Amino acid sequence: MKKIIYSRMSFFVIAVVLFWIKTYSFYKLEFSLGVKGTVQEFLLFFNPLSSGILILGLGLFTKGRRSGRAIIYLSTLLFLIQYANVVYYRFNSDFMTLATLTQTSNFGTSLGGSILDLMEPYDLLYIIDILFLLFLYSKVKGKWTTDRLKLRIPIAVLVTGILAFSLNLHLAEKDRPQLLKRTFDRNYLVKYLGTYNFIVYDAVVSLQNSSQRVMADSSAIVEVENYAKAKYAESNPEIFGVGQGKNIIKIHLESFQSFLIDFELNGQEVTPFLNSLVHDETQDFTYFDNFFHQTEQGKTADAELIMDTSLYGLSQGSAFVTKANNTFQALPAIIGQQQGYTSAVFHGDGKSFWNRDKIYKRLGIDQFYYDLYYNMNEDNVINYGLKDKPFFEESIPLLKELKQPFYAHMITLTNHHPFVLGEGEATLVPSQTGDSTVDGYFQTARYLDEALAKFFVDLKEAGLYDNSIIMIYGDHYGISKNHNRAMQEILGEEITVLKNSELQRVPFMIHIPGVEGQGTNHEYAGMIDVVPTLLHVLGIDAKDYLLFGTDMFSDHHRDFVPFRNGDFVTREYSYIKGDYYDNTTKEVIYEPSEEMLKMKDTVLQELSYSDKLLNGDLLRFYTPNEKWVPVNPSKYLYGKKQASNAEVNGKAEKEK
Ligand code: GP9
Ligand code: MN
Repeated sequence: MKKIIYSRMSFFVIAVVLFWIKTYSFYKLEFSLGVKGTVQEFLLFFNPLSSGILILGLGLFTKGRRSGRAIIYLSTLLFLIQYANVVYYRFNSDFMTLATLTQTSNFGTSLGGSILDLMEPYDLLYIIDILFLLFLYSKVKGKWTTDRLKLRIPIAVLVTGILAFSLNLHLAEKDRPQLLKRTFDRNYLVKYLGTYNFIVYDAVVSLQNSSQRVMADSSAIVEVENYAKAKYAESNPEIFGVGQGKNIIKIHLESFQSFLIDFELNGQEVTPFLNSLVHDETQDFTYFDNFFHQTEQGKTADAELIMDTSLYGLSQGSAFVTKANNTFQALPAIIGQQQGYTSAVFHGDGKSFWNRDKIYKRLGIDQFYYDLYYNMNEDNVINYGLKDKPFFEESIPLLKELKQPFYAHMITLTNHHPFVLGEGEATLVPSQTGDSTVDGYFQTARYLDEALAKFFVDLKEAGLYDNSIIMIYGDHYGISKNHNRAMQEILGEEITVLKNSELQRVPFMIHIPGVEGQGTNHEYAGMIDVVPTLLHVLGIDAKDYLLFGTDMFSDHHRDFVPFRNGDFVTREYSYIKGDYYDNTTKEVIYEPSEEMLKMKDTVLQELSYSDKLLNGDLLRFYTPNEKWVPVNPSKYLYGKKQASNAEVNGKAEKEK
């Protein structure tokens, strides 16, 4: 018995258990991960185990006493990595990534100058386990033989580690599908897989990216430039410059699909306020009813990227996360430089979600108001974050503070899967499909509509309405194909392949002060078209920039809308998963015309140029005009109102 207690394996097991307890303590005491539910709690507890076994297990390959020393060195190394993360987190409320470490100019500012200030005396407690291991080692090493363990032992240990990791990953993917592919938030990855696995994951993604970037050279931009410039559509002289000097308030309707506009659920209008913007001529809105979202796995982040850069998102993952070190020539930077616009994003969620705090600096966004700027008390928060009503209400004073003209992007949140509201907040008589997603969707859409109506009143009262362009859009679908049964019941029609594609319409509406609204505009358009449209509204010619969309008000607007998977829709027909459909008869076109076939290639070409541009970071080789100044991300700091970790921990727990 004694032999077992004093053995190398026991030493290893003790080291793993200590590492496990310590890592878990770090999670609980130092990071605010927003863990909710038993699965997440369990995974948070469980996830250090595999890293501990796999890394400390390497020590078992060495001979005799060396195993003990190797295990201690490895424990120390893991501790140092973790501790660096802790110190970084204390200042940034975010995890270190290779990208942040390699941006040396940023690193100083990220740590607020003084690392020592961020260390606490009680941190010494975090090395107790290592001291204990040293003590234990000095006691037991004499009892160890000098030879190597039989190879099958350390191998069995590593296999156990791999099994533990697989189980971890499996449970995580079950709870949060596409966790690794969609790359949405560092917080999530750490919560589910742990800090060490996150580091490995981050390193792989970063290496993949930098190799693609290194391979690209300046000549690659020529082809892309030729394509984008050939696509350019001249502005409509009646619209060019009509909005110059006006604020822009861009309102993001989360998960909002166009079918909700004018939709009646058992005789009740779901979104009476939005409907009034569409129909009441005195409101002077122009509503594009054939506007489509073009997002993929990056969802909201894709919508943001496409609508501020006129580039496509990636076919996998989110460019907001994986291309955060790229050079961009985005709308906020362009209008900031050329017309003195102050840009700001308002969003009641953590700043690291979709890597916003990093990528916004590359887009030239001056100010970012995230959850810490809002009152996140329990009543105000549901699901992902701040409810839309308090969100808009609390945004008004922030908006008033902004230097004008401003470009303010308000990102709502409540109308998000699983579409839930607080007690007494639902105002529609609910649908009864039995599918809670679908039934909830109408309620949260109505809540959003009510929030918006109030926001308009407040904007008018604050004197901001009359001098602001208001642009409203839906970011992507809310109801996926998985809910076709309930949706068919609600819509009273079969959801065919074509119908599903038609349901990818999201509203786009715009009001420009002093300009008569056009009512409903039937032009086929997509998110990619927004940047050139806005540039022209402000009186900036889009032709200098590398944009994949064209001005929606232009007579020469290209009215085909590519989707990220290569499908596309035009006024007359749709191309979906290899089949062409007639938009009017809804029938499959068995013999597509030459032109239709050519369009398929054009779309693929366009997507591949956009990918080339993002993967090769080609905009670093492109100068739009002599006025352009490359964006310097280190000039932007959003963390001014940094709360202490205790404050963050104390705020209402929010589920992601
Ligand atoms: C999170 C919110 C939702 O902050 O923007 O993102 P989504 O899940 O829609 O991509
Ligand atoms: Mn979204």
